[in-house]
Amino acid sequence: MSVVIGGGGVASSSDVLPTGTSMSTSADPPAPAPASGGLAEGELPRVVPTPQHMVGNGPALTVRGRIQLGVTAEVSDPARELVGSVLEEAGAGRVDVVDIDDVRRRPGQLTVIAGTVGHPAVDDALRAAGGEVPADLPAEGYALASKAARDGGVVAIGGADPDGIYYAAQTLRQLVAGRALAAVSITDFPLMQLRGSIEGFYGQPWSHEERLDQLAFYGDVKANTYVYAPKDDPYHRDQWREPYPADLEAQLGELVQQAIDHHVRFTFAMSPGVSICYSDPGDLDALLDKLQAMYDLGARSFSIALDDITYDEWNCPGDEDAYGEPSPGAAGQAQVDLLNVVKRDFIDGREGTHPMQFVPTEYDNVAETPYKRIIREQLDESVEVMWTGTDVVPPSISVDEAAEAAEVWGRPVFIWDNYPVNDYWWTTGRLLMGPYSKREAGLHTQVSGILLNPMNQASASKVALFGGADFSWNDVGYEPYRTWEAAADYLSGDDTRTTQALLAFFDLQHLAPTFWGDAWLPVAPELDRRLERFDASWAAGEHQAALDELRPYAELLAGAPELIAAGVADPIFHEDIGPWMESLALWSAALLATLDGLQARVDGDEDAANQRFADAAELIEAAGEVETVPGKTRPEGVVKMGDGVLDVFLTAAPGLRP
Ligand code: GDL
Repeated sequence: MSVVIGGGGVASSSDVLPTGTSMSTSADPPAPAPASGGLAEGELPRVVPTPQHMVGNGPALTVRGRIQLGVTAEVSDPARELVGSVLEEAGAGRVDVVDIDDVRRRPGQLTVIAGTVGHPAVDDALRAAGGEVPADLPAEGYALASKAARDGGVVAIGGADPDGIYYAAQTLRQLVAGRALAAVSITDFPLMQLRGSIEGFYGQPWSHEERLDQLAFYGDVKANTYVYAPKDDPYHRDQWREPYPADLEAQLGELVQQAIDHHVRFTFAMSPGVSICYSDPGDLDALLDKLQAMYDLGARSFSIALDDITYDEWNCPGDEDAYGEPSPGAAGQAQVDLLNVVKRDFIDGREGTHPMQFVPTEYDNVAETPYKRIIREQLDESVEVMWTGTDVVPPSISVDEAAEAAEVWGRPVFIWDNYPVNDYWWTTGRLLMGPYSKREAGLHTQVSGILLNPMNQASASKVALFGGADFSWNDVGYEPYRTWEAAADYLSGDDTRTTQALLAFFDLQHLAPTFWGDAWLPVAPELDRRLERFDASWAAGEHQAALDELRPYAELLAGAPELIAAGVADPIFHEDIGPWMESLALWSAALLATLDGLQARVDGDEDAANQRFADAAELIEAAGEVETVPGKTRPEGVVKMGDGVLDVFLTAAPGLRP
């Protein structure tokens, strides 16, 4: 039965969302400030990930009073709750959730419909809201249309599947501006099938709370995959045969559920390569038992990670008997035999499993080798093979390189992107908070997906993860700096001053080094530009103008720690950036002291100038003593802050370059 539009009957309420019930996750931004709210006439809201097609659909909708939300069975509880909370945030007094067939339009009231495309009531609602009914929507895709009307207006959500409906709800969340809901027509779907993160770094693994928070965040940015592969979890790698103790197993079960609640695939990875005896049936059993334990907890995605192991020696004499002298080709054969058995005996025989994933030992190049040939020719074609690009931490990833990788692995590759991971020497003292970039548009034609390997600092990684989620959803429409700003807005809950403070801080943590130390993202480009302008004006004799122009930015940096402390709701973020905020306070005070000193010199007060330069020197010395949190990141050391730009300027400033 289709929806009665304009029927006027009273809905039988099967589920009521009371006003004020918060259904947002801890990773949700706080409600945007209502202020005057709304979008300017004709202005489209910013939605991240960037939708494939979005057009305006007339004046914004007013949301108030009692609203019916008609749903089909495919609408997951989280999707229904999210739509409800969004409507409440937009001004609904009450949301009555009813079966889609029981919707009766009340004059003057907004009607909201959610379900799968193809259901007649959903399709009717999409048309009534001036939207499209897409013919062949890819998995996870959705159509969303919202239209104001004098008799109440309609919001229609049609997903390809439950994930698509949930993603439409995530888009709806971003259509709210103040007390209004933007009128739009959107058809959207991901260009890459697998999007998200792989907790695959060395050093202190994320805490349970950090993981719970991350999984909620992935839902917000339409990332569908989280791979659990922390190198320093002993049960993942060094003691992979041992089952998880009961308390840790219970936590893993909670993570699986949290992932399900946010439409994320919790992917359990095992890394047995450090000690496995491929020819020992006991080792195969140990592996399968552990995978089974995770299946019993609800996990449906699995990965075998054989990175960072040697293939120059076997772990047991039996492997030499079975596969001959150790060699890359022999290792490839032993691995492929194992993987195909796990795929056949475990993945295939269990309901609901997703294609198995594999991290090969040769993951960072596209060279044709005996190892890759065996895997290409013999590994079951359904297995996803991960690849980090043309290096462990490549300066960029191009479509051509990915095409070569696809060729050499015999399938589209699955990118393990070693950004923003900060577990290698060149990242000492750094957070990697630049925009996710240098990945070429069009990669979706050659890869099945991208997962980012994040930092030990989980919430600080959200800046990059936000970009990665956007890029992997729509690499063609991706704009790195636009999404970077959107990430700052996400963290600040759309508070403009906090966003500016965050971006100024991110600029000082913009540098990204390759594994060999080359900067593929430069240090502090914005500050560098401003200091260069200062130097040029000063050299031209325009001293006062130079000082006047730079001072507001120096003040922004000096005020940033306080603004960020007050304006970002995410407690994990604050914990992550603690030492960096301490360092920023000192460096920015040194910058201000230096500008004061230069000002005093312009004013002819050389004593005052020298005093402020001495203050700056002391502050710089103090900043040199701020260190990373012991035990948190693998390389520990002094916190860096726009190094090579800010320190260079400050040291040169008293005499200003000759
Ligand atoms: C690696 C490791 C990864 C580590 C990263 C950066 C892969 C497949 N493995 O080689 O665990 O975090 O380098 O140090 O990338």
